[in-house]
Amino acid sequence: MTLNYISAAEAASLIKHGYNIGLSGFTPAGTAKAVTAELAKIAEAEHAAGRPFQIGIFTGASTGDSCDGVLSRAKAIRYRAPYTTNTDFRKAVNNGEISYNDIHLSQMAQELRYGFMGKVDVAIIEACEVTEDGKIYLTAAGGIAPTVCRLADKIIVELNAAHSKAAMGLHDVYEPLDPPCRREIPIYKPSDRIGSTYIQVDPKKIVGVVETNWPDEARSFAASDPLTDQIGRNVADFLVADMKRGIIPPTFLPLQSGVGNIANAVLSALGHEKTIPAFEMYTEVIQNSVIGLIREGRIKFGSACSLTVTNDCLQGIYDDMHFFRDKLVLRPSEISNSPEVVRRLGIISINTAIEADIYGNVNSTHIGGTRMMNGIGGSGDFTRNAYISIFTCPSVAKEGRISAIVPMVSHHDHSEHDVNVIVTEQGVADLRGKSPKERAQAIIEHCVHPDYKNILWDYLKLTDGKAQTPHAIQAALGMHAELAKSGDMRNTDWSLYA
Ligand code: 0RQ
Repeated sequence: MTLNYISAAEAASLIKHGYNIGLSGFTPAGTAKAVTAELAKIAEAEHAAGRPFQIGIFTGASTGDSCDGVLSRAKAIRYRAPYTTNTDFRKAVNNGEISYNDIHLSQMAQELRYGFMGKVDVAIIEACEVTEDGKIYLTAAGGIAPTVCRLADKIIVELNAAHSKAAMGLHDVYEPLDPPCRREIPIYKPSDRIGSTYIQVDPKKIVGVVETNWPDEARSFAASDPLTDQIGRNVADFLVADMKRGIIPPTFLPLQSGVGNIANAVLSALGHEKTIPAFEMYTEVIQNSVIGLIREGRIKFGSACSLTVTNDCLQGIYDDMHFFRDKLVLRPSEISNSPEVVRRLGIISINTAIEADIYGNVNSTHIGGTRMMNGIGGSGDFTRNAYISIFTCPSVAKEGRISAIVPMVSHHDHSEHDVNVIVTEQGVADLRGKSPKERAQAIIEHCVHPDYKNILWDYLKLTDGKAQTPHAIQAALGMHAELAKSGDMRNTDWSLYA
């Protein structure tokens, strides 16, 4: 079948008000860009003409400005799932303009297949190659691309020359069957390949191929600083100690690590900790730091959903594909984040918290308990099923006006039953094997900033100290209430609750 080459504007005109679109990509890496950018122009024109124009968006994870940014500014998004990091999208969500369904990333593809979120009308897939017999070769991420290709009525391919054809072969495309026919996902080590290197679709569904040359909208992260370095050092020291006492096997275990400066600092500390042998990653995003450590031989293999790296780093991978070919694999998000595989492989998970409470419950998503930050991402997929689950965060935010450790989290993402270790620049609270009261002692002693230690010890004095999980319920959000009142949790006055 001959492929039909069309412009991005022509492709966007195929998407109607009320449609749901499914996108390739995971983080801005590998996300389709040109058609959604044109779609925002259509939405603006329709709104100017007094007609409604809004769509639903299904993605692997966050996207770049050419999707979540332009479309939320154009007020063109009715519904979206899952994770996002875009500032304008965040504002629209917290203004009540968008219906945002923040689910675990591993669940996105299957919830679409189960029909929980409605029909996928059009899939827009970024590719480095597409063939007339319907083989689509993805670029820098797996995401939910295989599922939306299968479910969508129509497929638009963005053939993006900014991604080298050297990306062909990077992917391992595999979609599990749904219950009651689901079998085990046969991955027994991070480097196992179980699928094909392309998505096979019915070529008749490809309604257009849009040629682009649009680099990934990679986010840059600030350089590490003494605080993130200290958190990284604390994580590395903790893991070395666990290895020395035989809790972690001498061959080490595969790591998952989140996105951002702390994750980069942790990886750098682990990479340079020579008592830890060269290790593997079974993770959702690979950042620049991982690529550097693969080049240095400190990381032996990286299995992920995306290459969330800067564009020069990505080009370096494509240029050196003969070196990286047997050291990297990209998977769909339901495989990279599969709870089954995470538990089987014994992953050490390391994610960032917004706040944690004295009993080990973690808030990853909401500021002040109500306002969405980004979303849960894959942190829950890994935390719940990890061999050791670690959360890191600075002990204070906003120049010390906010303590990251509070009596009770203002929103709940990861429960005390799943969180093994909390690490701040102050130290490490090892919660494994501890009761709630023992956990509170460890967290206040080791993780809390000196400005807040007495405030939290004094909070415990308000409780009866006996219950399984002692709380003074009226005061449990007292530090948050003080922040709302005076702008500084250090002013908390427990006598108001005595
Ligand atoms: O505010 O932006 O105004 O400066 O929150 O905090 O310290 O810059 O941290 O960028 O690493 O993000 C948890 C949000 C951390 C992220 C979170 C304020 C702080 C700052 C951001 P400013 P930092 P990071 C892999 C796994 C969930 C998803 C996940 C995240 C801003 O890591 O989204 O883990 N995680 N995915 O000042 C009020 C507090 C605060 C606070 C920090 N207690 N109260 N504001 N801030 N703590 C990725 C994927 O799933 C793809």
